[in-house]
Amino acid sequence: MPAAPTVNLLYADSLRLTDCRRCNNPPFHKRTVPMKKISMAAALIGLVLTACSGGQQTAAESSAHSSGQQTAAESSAPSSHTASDKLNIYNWSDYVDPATLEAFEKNTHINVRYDYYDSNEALEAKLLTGKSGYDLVAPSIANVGRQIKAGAYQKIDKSQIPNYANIDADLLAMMAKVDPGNQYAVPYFWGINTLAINKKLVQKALGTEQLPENEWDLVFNPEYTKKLKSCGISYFDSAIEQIPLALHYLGKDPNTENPDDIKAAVNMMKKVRPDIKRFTSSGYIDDMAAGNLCVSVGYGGDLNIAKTRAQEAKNGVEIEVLAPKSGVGIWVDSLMIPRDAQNTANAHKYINHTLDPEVAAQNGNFVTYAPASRPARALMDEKYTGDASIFPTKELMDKSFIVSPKSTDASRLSVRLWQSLKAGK
Ligand code: SPD
Repeated sequence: MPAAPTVNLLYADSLRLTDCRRCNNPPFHKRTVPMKKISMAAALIGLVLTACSGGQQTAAESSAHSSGQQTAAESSAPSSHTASDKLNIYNWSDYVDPATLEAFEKNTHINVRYDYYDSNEALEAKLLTGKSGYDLVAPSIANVGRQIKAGAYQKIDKSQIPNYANIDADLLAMMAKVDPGNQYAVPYFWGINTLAINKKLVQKALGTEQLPENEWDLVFNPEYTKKLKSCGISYFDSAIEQIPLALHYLGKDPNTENPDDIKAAVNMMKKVRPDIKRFTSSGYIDDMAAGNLCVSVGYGGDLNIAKTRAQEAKNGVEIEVLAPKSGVGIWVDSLMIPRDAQNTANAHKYINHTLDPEVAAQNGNFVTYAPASRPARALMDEKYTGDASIFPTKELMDKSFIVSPKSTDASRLSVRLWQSLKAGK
């Protein structure tokens, strides 16, 4: 067993010490390494083209997955452990259809413990102690490279994942920018950071049905926020999700490491801080569905879950998930095996399960995100595959940005400024 990584926690001073408390998934049982800023534009363009063209290229067809790379990954396969009937998963809240977990347990006789979080900061805090206690986690693309460099993960063994060939090759190309050779991270879902509105409450607060030309004005422009304050605006409870959106709104590089630009973005949000009711990265689902918020910045799929819950509750709340013309933040979440994982064979079985087209489609319909398993998309409900907040259009992607890795200095500055913003200082 390799030694546990010894890494200081980048986000230690901004952590929520407990995991997400408002999630609705049923419970089953010394220094961070700076990363160079990387360009992912080419990968983004590729993802758009296949996402929108209905192309069927998968990993198996991609030259990025030559037999040479496959062999290299397999030759450094994780150490095997005694066969066990356990699997410990730590994943985002609202990110799996519990029925697919039950089917996995039934078919494999593996008992799954499934815990969840709602921010990359919470995951990183647990992971980088080197004693996560989990066999599978799901960090976002912005965190993957830094965590790999910190020694937080085992390599995956692709020979144990026959469904690996189903993965969208463009997602793998995107992930290869932070995980060269796709040795550690197996894409799970991808999606956008966007915003949603309660149509009736927003119309009432603004006095018109007409939304601003730039929909982000609803949460960043005081002219709008002062009116919407009465019905409730929420931001992400996460600097790494919220600040890039503010930078993009200001016309700056969303992934900048320039301290002045980061300060400008936070200062802009300070002007509307009194109008922000909540900072939440998962609680907005229930609050939007219940009509307790009228505008939320959130993950596209989660906002669609709020919409579905309101529809199911028949409570008169009508939610529209927006796909702002000026662009959104894009991310990919990947399944990864922590360094201290004890049930790695089962982790591989579960990864393979998630890439099965039927399972991925079932999960996709439930969580309303775009699955990495490309053939799953044709099996998903068309009301989701045709929704730009779940499967972004080319026009939207062209205006959008990938939430990318930041240096330690930029991350620390962002976290410090974010804390003062939240505190209203
Ligand atoms: N409920 C699942 C939310 C998944 C969000 N992934 C977020 C990635 C953000 N960078």
